[in-house]
Amino acid sequence: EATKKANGAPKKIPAVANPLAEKPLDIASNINYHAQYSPHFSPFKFEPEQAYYAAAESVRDRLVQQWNETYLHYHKVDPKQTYYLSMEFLQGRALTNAIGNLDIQDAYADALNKLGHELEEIVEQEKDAALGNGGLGRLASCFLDSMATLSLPAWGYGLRYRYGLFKQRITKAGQEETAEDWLEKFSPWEVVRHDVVFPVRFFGHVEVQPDGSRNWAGGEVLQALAYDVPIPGYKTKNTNSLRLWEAKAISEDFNLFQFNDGQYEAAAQLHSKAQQICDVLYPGDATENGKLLRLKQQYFLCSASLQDIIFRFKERKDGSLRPWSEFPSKVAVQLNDTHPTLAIPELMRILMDEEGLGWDEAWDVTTKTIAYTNHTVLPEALEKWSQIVMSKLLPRHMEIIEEIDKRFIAMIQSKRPELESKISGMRILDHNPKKPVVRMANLCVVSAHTVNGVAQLHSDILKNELFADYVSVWPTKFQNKTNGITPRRWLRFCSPELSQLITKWLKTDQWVTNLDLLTDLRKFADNADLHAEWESAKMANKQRLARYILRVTGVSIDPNSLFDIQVKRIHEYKRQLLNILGVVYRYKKLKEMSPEERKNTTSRTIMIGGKAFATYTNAKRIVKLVDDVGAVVNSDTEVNSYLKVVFVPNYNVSVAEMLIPGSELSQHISTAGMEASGTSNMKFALNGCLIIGTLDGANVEIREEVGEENFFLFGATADEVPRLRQERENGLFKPDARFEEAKEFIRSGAFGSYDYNPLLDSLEGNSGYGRGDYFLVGYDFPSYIDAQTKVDEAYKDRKRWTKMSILSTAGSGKFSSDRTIGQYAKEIWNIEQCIVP
Ligand code: HBZ
Repeated sequence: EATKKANGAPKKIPAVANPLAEKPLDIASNINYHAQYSPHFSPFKFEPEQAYYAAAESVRDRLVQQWNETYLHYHKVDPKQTYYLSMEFLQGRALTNAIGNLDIQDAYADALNKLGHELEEIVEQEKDAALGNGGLGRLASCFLDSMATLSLPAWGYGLRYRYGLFKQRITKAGQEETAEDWLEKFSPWEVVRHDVVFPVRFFGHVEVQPDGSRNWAGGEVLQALAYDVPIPGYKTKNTNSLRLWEAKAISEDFNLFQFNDGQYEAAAQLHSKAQQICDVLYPGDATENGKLLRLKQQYFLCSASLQDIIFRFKERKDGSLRPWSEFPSKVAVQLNDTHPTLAIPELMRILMDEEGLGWDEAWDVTTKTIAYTNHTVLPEALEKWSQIVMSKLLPRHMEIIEEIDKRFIAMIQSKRPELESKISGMRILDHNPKKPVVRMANLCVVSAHTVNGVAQLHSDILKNELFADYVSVWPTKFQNKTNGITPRRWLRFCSPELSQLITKWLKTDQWVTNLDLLTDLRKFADNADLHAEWESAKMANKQRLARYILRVTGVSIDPNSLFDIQVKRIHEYKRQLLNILGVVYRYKKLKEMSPEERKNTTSRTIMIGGKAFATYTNAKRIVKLVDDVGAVVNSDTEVNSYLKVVFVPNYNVSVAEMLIPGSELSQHISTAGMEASGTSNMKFALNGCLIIGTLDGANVEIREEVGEENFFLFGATADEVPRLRQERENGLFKPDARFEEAKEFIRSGAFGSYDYNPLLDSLEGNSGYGRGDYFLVGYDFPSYIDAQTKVDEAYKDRKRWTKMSILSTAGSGKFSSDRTIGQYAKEIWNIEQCIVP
């Protein structure tokens, strides 16, 4: 204690720069070196914040060493490499992950101790890098971790947004958004590469050369500047890069003449235009301006990344040129949804206009290089860009897209004349006279060599419905790659207690990189000693979570109650409304019971968290409803020892790392057929949490793996949904009395005076706000309540519950992103390991 935070000044340990220090004392002096010589803070302050930055910088130095070695090794071996293009990477915090992957956790904890700090407190200082919205962005980050861990030569490419996903505050008015300033001070995890800069053009016109070739000229030219983030693998030297582009104006374009004339804003116009591009993640696209900016972002990512990839392809050891036909044997480009689709016409443009290839040759290279992953079948989420906007911003790309469209139609007409009537739906351009658009998903399907969905059910829906017409044209193009999650972040590091006991019982820690080994836990599923250890590890996580909830919401929750969690973006198809209606029903029943009857119920704490898109009104109403229900229930002394309801504010990666290990039941209750996969379902199951869920997305496969007796199933199946919607529309739906009761209770004002009628009306017929309950909340409500009753019963039998929990973890091996990435590498990318010696 005497050494603890000696006035917040660095302890008297010498400051020595030694990035490879192994011993705690040497690591401490290296941390001290950064505290004293890195020019970010005054050297005499050493509060947790300064300790975090100094520790992070010392870890980064160590990463730089193996990062450089990785780069040189890939350059020497020259293997085929994968480039994962994504508008989003939801990295979260990096410190725990980095020291965990480097396997130097204990030494760092010791070193920080010597400096008067606790590692647990220091890691909390880090801001989440939230350069993503949800599942799609987090998947990209799990993939980067697996690619490095599998020693695969691979890169992530994205944008360096100044502001990531907004911060959410819950007030009396509901959700409020504020900017997430993750770079407010600086990020110790990025290295600017002033030597990696590429020009990116917007607007302008197409010039036709005397030889008939075409060339894009004029317009505005900006610069893309690279920032690299190291991606260490777990217990491998391979350290890959996440390359994030920042937009800059070219300095000569700063108009000194105007500036000296006092026209400061005009002078800096291009600078501020450049800055806008990377200002925020996914700016609202409700306005025409917002749309143009989003398209600019997408093109900026694609153009900079492809120039970089091509530069690397050309950069040969012996300086010789290699034929372009070899490009696909050196480069695999994966498009994370349609957001980076412009990589297709951009690669065509560079190959034809800058490298002089003919159409056929360029098309051959492009289609062999690019693969596309689809993450949604929701029609409103399928990107369509106005042809008018696209022609203005990217005139040459629009020409190329028109040509791809024309050739596609000609190919169908000559080779598959029987599909003539399908062409208007399959082609890329939609010439709807009101609003001609480019259909990005169609462009991807036509151009990519492989198209994949993200869970078996989703991939089946792609083949049988969304892309059915293409399947007969390209029967082998469509694949499934069931999503996965990294077991490092999502078990090994976020739940050290559970990890240690798994390692002890399996007598190996190999499960961290070979998650299938978890099946061996099945052998001990009835073992009383394992049960005791399992329960105490879960309890420790629940207590930690309870302390967190108290700190951020002021609500005190009982670690002996069943912890029931639903966390994900707020969306009507994800049906948080079904959850809260179930809660309302539970509350009403509890109120009606006698005190004696209540004692026989299972105490529950229901936690719901997630962000609503700022302009998504119904999603915001759901947030407000959850919070209002919580306020009433939690202060109702008659029942609040049996039920608590908490809206967990500002759900993000680091909050997930706290919630998931402490969960016992989690809800994945989307309308069947609508959630492409889901990935938090995998994280919960891996952490011994049981799932209540529909047969949707990866739930189907999780249930297969953990065993149907360990999964609380309810609800309509995907193939029943269209018929049920039709019946609903025809007035044939007869709502369950319990459903009506729950809605009526809210309408009666039991949870305050906010007007919930518009929200509840969306569950009614097709009038007024009524949308005919498109998401089938009413239809699934009774089976949901019945499944919840089964949960309550199962929880009363401690032994049974613990066994189910163990079997959940034991059955989660399939959902490692190492398995997913192994399949991408073999079945789509055709790349191999390239281990740094
Ligand atoms: O991708 C999600 C799916 O909803 C989820 O089921 C799946 O598990 C996950 C990974 O495959 N999709 C998203 O997260 N989508 C977005 O975040 C998104 C972002 C920008 C857009 C559209 C969608 O313009």
